[in-house]
Amino acid sequence: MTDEYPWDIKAVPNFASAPAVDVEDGQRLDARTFQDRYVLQNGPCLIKGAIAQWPAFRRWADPDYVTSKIGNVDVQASCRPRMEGFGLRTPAEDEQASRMTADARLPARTVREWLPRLRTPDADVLFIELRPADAGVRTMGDDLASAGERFPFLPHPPRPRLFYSGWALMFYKNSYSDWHFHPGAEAIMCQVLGTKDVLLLPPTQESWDQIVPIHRTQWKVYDVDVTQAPAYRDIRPYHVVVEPGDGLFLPVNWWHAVQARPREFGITVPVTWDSPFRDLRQPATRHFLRTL
Ligand SMILES: O=C(O)CCC(=O)C(=O)O
Repeated sequence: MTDEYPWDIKAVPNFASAPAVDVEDGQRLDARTFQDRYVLQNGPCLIKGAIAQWPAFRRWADPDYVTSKIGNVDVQASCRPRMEGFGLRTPAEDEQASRMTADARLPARTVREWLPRLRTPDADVLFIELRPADAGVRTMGDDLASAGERFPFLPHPPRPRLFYSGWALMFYKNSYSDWHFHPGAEAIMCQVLGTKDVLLLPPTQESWDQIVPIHRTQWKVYDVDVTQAPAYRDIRPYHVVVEPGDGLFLPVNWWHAVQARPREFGITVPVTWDSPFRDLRQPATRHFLRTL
């Protein structure tokens, strides 16, 4: 891990004693167990080898293959941590945060041009996100299933109806996604290439009180001024290492922060679907229902 960046997750309080989440074997986990033990209990798990059968897992390490599929797609890359926490601030502040996020984007280039830069093991921060609706990207989805099934334990995740696109492609180097949760959606963060460290916090009132005031006053939840946010000292996140081939189940409303291993090119595919789970005791659920 790195200490070159101000968002190094090793600096998060209590990182050294962070507990682990449940671990399942992606080829053995069955649909019923996944649903009953994790989705309906709103609990995370690391699924080893969840995407081991995807053609993407075999093919996308080859830049020539990726270039042959989406080399001509134009996309902007972000060169700073992803600004998160939208909807937690005032509308005017969110608009300013959106502008700052847009300003942190580099001019558009083709994927063919980005790939050599992404694969160069230097300290630049690069993050590219492509969605199936982006021109020329949808065919990459053919590589995200095996025998017509997305996962053995979740063959056909229902298409999300609200804000999410079902799947996306993230190409990155030295990236960091700040603390956020997915309102109304379940997600499996799949590592096609590269390893990521993920911190997780449950969707309790305590987590809300520890994180949300920092989003509101400091706008980012790294390099935190703890004199202004003393509750942050008490956060006790889970720590998960997600390796190539793994999927991390991120249940609705669970806070997470995601850091790439330094100087490593990676590809992440988040798979999302509408959550069947609503718990009004969770502040994130109440927040989500208010913003609908
Ligand atoms: O990998 C990242 O940086 C962001 C991934 C993420 O937060 C997600 O899949 O929900």
